[in-house]
Amino acid sequence: MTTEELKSINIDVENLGTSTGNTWFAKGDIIKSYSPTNGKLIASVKSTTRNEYDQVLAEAAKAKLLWRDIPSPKRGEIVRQLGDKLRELKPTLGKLVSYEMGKSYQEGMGEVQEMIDICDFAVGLSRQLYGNTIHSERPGHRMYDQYHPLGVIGIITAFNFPVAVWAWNAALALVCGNVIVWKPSEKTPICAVACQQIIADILKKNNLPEGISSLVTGDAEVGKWIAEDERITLVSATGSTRMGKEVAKTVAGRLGKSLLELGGNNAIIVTPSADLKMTVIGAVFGAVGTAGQRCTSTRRLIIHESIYDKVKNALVDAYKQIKIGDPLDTNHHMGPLIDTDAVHMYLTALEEIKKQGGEILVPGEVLTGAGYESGCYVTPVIAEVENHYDIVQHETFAPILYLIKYTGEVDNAIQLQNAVRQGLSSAIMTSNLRESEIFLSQNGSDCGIANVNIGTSGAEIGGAFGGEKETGGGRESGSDAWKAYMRRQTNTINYTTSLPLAQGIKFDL
Ligand code: UN1
Repeated sequence: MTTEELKSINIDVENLGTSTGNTWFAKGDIIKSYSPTNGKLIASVKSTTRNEYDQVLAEAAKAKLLWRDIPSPKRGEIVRQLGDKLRELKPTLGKLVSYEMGKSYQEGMGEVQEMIDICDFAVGLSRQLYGNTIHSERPGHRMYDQYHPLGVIGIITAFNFPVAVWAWNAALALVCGNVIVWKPSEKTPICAVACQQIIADILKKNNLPEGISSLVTGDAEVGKWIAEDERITLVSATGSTRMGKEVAKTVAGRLGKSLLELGGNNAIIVTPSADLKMTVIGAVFGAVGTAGQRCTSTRRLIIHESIYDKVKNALVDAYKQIKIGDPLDTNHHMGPLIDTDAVHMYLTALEEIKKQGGEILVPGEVLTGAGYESGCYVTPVIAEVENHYDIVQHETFAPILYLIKYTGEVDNAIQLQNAVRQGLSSAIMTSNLRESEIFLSQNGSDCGIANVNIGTSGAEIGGAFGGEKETGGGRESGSDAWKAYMRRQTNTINYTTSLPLAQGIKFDL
């Protein structure tokens, strides 16, 4: 993908980086974005200076006063236009996602579809920001609760979903009446510039203030400005648990709100009655999709001893079919890792697996030669391990699948699946109703997402997305996740001529 191709959809990325609406600032240091697919420079952006950051925040502060006064369904209309534009640009933006991030073209298109889906969801939601009516204990009183915008929302996103996670946050935050300031990963800034240009054009066409949607770029320092900034009411951060702990501490230190969507360590429990074909497809897509760099990627398979060898052999066979290469070539199942740092982490993990007593069943290697010049292509790995190994307890963002054996009842498998610090996604493969109900019960999976006969990744936008424990507790996307983007106000109205107190308290003068 070339800069010319981007220009053909009116996306001009060279040397941009910080923007409020269509106004671009470009004083900061250069960030070069190289494609992990071929190692070539895609374009450069300029990182945000502190001065530019403050200008962005000043515009956001002005824009929030106007935006929050626009009726919610009218704000929904702007998000509808965003969804329409994304429909039009889906193949090109999907290609850019694939080229800059390295996921397959199919998955790049899927990511843009996720943006479109959340826009549609948010448009409907813009007429459904419901509060409750409440029966007052006092006569002649009416009570209800209602939701108001929070103000300025900071959105910090990771490289692995360079456009969809922004859209989840942006679409909801906007219909809820907030203005947004986005700091994308410095590994995928071009995707971010593209999205900013799309939304900025829509704002301009509708004569809306630029500060409704802004972009700041740079490293963790810029993230820190957002976390510390009292002008930002909510910080929604997606990324590693290590990053999330820093953001949480800083935002809590000023009693701000945070919404955290952090690491996972997702398992599929494979029971004796599991459908083998479904299990293999679900596990392989979960483990090698996005080259194992989804927060929902399948990391562990907890397999009953009675079918262990059968599942293991089927997986080893399936891994032989996986074609690795340029993700824009649709014959390939798996593209590269994001960069050579990620390759280094993958190699370190493989060493650790061996050191800690694991057995590698499908070995890992860094691919070299024609088509693999970027040095970011690796082969997917299967290893036999025990759940308590330190390496298994950590999320390695790479295509490494751990096989773990369980014996006896499903409760033993659930115990293993819960015995990690993360709690994002989980799944069980079973035809046994009793097992699936136990898995979904309060004694079952402790994760934010628990699926039956589906893998761990590929959640739909309609459900609330996020997880427990070290995953951070936040919920984004569907269901009532929108409530995190608004402040709740309880209103009690007395339409009598006396002033009775609640709890029956008497106070007369
Ligand atoms: C992420 O990995 O940060 O459920 C998001 C999924 C996608 C979203 C993943 N819909 O795999």
